Order: sequence, then C-alpha cells, then structure tokens
Amino acid sequence: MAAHPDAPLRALIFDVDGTLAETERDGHRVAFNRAFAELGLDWHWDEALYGRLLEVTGGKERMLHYWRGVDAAAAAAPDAAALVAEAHRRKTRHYVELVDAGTVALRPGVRRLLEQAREAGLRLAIATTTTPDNVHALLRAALGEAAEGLFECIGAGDIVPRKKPDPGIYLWVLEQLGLPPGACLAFEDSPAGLRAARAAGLRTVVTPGVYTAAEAFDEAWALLDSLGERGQPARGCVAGQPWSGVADPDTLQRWLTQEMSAARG
Ligand code: XBP
Ligand code: MG
Repeated sequence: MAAHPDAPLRALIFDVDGTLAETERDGHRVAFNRAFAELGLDWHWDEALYGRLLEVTGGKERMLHYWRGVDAAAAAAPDAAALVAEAHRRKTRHYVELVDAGTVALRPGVRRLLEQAREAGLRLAIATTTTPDNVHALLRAALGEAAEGLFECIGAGDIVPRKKPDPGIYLWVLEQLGLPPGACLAFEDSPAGLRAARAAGLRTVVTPGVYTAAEAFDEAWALLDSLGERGQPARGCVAGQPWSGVADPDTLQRWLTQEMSAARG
C-alpha cells in the first residue's frame, strides 16, 4: 500500500547499532576482544572502556584511536593499517558468528514499527557506520531471510569516506531514496548519530541505549525510551511535551503534520 499522497512522511531511516538492537556491549565488544586474542594482542576492552571508545565511530577508526593511546609509535608505523585491517576482518567474522547464534535481539517496538511502516506504504532505509556484513547478519538473525527486502536502501560502512557524525551516510541514503530530508525521519541512539542526521537536515527520533542513556540529546525531535509496544508503551518527550504511547506510523505522521501546520501558522 502506498502512503496517502497528502501525508508528509514518506520514509524512515534507521541507524543499526544501539537503535535496532543493543549490539555493542555483547556483540561488537566481544568480537573485538576475540580478534585481539587471536592475533596475540594484549588488548582487552572491558564494558566501561568500550563505552568511552564508542565516541569514535567505525571499528577500524576505533582500534587505531585506541592503539595511538597505548602505543603511539607502533600505531604510526607503516604496517599499522594492515594490522588494523586484519583485526577488523577477524572481528567482523566473530561478530557475524555471535549474531547468527542469537546473541542480540531487536529493541522493543522495532519489529512492530518496521512491519507497520511497510503496511502503511512508508519506505524504509538504513544509515549506519557499521560494516555491511554486520547489518545483513543482524537482519537475517532477527527478522528472517526476507528481512533484507524490507529495506529499499542500505547505507553502511565505508560506502562514504567519513563516518558519523559526518552527515555523509544520511546524504547518500537520501540521494538513493530521491527524497528531501523533510519527508523522512531518522532513528538514532547516539550523539554522533544525532549530529549526523541533523546535519543532513533530518528530524530525528532518539531512543538512547545502554551506552547513551546519560546523554542530553537536545537536538532530538522526539526523545523516547523505546519505540513502544502494546502493553509496554514508550515514554519520553515530543516537541518539548511529555508523551507516552506506541510510536506507530499514524502517530509519526500526526506529529509531523502538526509541526508543519504550526510552522505555517
Ligand atoms: C556503530 C559503530 C560501528 C560499530 C562497529 O555504528 O560505530 O563502528 O561499533 O562496527 P551505528 P564496525 O550506530 O551507526 O550503526 O566494526 O563494522 O565498524
Ligand atoms: Mg547507533
């Protein structure tokens, strides 16, 4: 079914890590540590350290940042990039194995909103800094083999030269969709993700996760503790007002319509 032609909202663009699922602590972090151990590196990222390292987006960039902190000379050596690339290949393999084994589940309301959005004729896309293999593994494990068909466009990893908070990945996805940012909503969980989406001109629904719950997110269009399920409503704030309920396509359309008519005066 196509969305009503007068409805302002045409597409939903989702971040992956932290937004679709809590992948970082028990997925990516564990996979990095397994890769480090395989390569004989004495690096170990515990939960607290990993939380700080998340400020650097992208696994390869995160490893290089950490390496510079513990051994700047080695990180500047000519063969450093090759070691980072090898560690990252191994890390991706471990991450996919963890996800295939069912280690991470979708956050509340994600599956519901994806299914309702498709029924309502909204277009779906992904904008993430993570590696494409990781996205495919998560979608397959959490939503089954047909999951990839849900998303018209998957923007991931090194497809753009700079990672979030650079807006490049969102701009790339908007170009693929052929839509202006005002016709889309972004879904994010992190300060870097919110900055990227805002810099691309997107209104952003933020659902903070385990590593980002204490952040401020002043630029969020809606700030919710989850997307909400029937019997398990989301709580948060929309357009500066407290709100509780289920973030479904009708609700999102209504919020956007109200904001647009308020702006017209
Ligand atoms: C999260 C990231 C990623 C992952 C690790 O991205 O910054 O780097 O932590 O994945 P997002 P890679 O929230 O935008 O999905 O090792 O494949 O980079
Ligand atoms: Mg994220």
